[in-house]
Amino acid sequence: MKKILILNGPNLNLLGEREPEIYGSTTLAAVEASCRSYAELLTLAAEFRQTNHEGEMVDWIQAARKSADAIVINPAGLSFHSIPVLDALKMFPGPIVEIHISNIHARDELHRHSIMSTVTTGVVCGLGTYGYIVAMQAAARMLGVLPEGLPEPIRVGPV
Ligand code: CA2
Repeated sequence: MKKILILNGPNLNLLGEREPEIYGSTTLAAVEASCRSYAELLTLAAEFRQTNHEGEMVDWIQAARKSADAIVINPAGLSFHSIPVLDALKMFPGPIVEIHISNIHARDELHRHSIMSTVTTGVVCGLGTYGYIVAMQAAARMLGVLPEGLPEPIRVGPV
């Protein structure tokens, strides 16, 4: 069974508690529960983690080279400055889908330019916490493991 590692950066443990006008009112626990259910539906193994520490994020990404097939990552505030996280992502051989709950392109200058996007396979942003589900689906498709039973427009898309 293929495995997706879903990683979350600093302060996302407070999701749903602060700034609901930007990030919504869904908690990270609810996001995790939804991702777990979706992984079951896709017959994928999934691991969901959050850290406030850059070094821990680097350790997890390094370890993922041996333990995961794809990464879905919301680097949060690390997106805009962390060369160590960028370098670790660069070394991961599989698909990496970057996700931001808010539309970072429509935000202030400080929150607009994710340096991670220079090495991630693709980026989902501005879709709220539903973006995690979209990111998982894209990762599963890139791994070639979307279930046969799914309708063709979802499983294959345009050809
Ligand atoms: O939209 C996203 O998912 C972000 O990655 C969230 C980051 C922000 O720095 C990025 O520009 C976009 C901030 C995460 C901070 O976590 C909070 C959680 C709840 C309330 C306030 C902040």
